Amino acid sequence: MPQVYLGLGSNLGDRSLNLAEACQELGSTDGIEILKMSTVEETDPVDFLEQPDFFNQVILVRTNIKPLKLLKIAKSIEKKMGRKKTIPKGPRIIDIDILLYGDSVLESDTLTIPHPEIRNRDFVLKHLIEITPDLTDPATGKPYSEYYNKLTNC
Ligand code: PH2
Ligand code: MG
Ligand code: MG
Repeated sequence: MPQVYLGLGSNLGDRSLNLAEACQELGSTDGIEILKMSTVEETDPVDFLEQPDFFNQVILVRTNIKPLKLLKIAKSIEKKMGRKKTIPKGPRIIDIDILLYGDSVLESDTLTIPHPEIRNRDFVLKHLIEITPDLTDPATGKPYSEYYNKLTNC
């Protein structure tokens, strides 16, 4: 069964509680089993800078739910938790992103895997490596630790 890494982020309301609630919702969904959870880190906003700091976390789940269906489930949990459509990359109660789906490399209008921002975000790389130190990028075969070192040493 594919191992899937999900990125969680929150910068509105009780950020810690929001991450915990998202994990609870994901873990209680039929066909999703949470295997590992990274630590939670407070991070400065990236891309869209005029917004509150985030809490970010990565979790590893096992699921046989197909990627697009899983994306729908993630969106429905975001909606159920009260996420409103606002500015792109702007403040949100909860964001649930599919970072990696097994070894899949796919690109469609609605979903790109590996998530295009993984290599640009030190906190995502850090949390991926924390869970699985030797994890490699399925598109390039390179270890994420290499990307992390490159990003944090410059
Ligand atoms: N997500 C964004 C935009 N900026 N910054 C941080 N620190 N963490 C995020 O999860 C994040 C962000 C849009 O998805
Ligand atoms: Mg995101
Ligand atoms: Mg998202």
